[in-house]
Amino acid sequence: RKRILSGIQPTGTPTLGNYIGAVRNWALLQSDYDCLYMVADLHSLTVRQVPADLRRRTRELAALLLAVGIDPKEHVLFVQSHVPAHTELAWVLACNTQFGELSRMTQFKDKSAKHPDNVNGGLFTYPVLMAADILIYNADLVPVGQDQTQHLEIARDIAGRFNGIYGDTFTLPEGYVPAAGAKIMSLAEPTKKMSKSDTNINSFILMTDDKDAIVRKFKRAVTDSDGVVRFDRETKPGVSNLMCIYSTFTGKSNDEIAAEFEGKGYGDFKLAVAEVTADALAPVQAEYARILADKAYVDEVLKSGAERASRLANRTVSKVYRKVGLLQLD
Ligand code: AQP
Repeated sequence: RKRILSGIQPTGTPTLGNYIGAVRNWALLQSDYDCLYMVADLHSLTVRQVPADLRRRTRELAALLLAVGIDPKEHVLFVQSHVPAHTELAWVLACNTQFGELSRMTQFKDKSAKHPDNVNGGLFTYPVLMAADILIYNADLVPVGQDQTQHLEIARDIAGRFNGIYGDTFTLPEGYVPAAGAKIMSLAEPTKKMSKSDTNINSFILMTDDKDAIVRKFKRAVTDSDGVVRFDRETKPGVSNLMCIYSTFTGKSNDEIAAEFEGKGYGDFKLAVAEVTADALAPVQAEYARILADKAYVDEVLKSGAERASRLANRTVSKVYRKVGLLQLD
């Protein structure tokens, strides 16, 4: 079976964007692929974190991934920093990546503009660590949101170049962008993507939001003055985003949704979007509460995940060290 690697950062409680664009699909992919899913705590250090919060969120995120249905027996769920081989490989790859390549990354430009007081080296070399995350397991497929395709491209470039110089070592990974809901937008500024670290709490729905909060936030969602439920990303980004969410949970097409709400106001539509979202999240939330209460179980899963991931990852690092000429003792 083909192998999948994907990760999510513990930078906040996951949003509906993370759910629709990423983790919901992770659960579905388990029947067709061998999956490795990672809580990317090292990546989250590129933005300053409160240590106690980061620790708590890391365990919570693992519990949430279990709650959406990640099966830790059949697949591997682990925390990035628990597998030191990622950073070991990242160093070798960094020495094989050009400054110019990294300078072209749009996420670096965006994030450094967002945090001008903390434009650190990790933010700049983030794509190298991400390449290491993927290449270390020889992942065939990497499910990512649209925002990550440039990083996947650089991972392929790094792998191809390394293979060219040192001989066949890495699998060239393919991106896997889900067809629907690839990018869920902010409810407050629908031309921006929904982000868990957004400072405006009305911009996102959290996976842990209760029904009242979900209804309240959708009611406030920015739309337009046109009053017609119709899909047009350019001129009606707010309504189109809500249609995308509604479509995800109901399986209805944009035309069907437009017909359903013809002659009705945005109020009715927003309430319907809130209903289907709350219904979809409710079982995950119940499971999350149950799993999180059993801290020992979550930690046991992560311990076993780290061991299994390390076995695979260490093999790649040994091979790479040997190929680049680092002395290895018997
Ligand atoms: N709005 C979104 N719509 C669809 N997919 C999304 N993803 C993130 N936001 C959306 C996908 O979720 C996965 C995990 O993302 P991440 O935690 O690694 O970081 P991110 O992409 O930077 O997500 P956030 O929520 O915006 O986090 P912060 O606020 O910390 O930057 C990825 O596959 C991503 O594509």
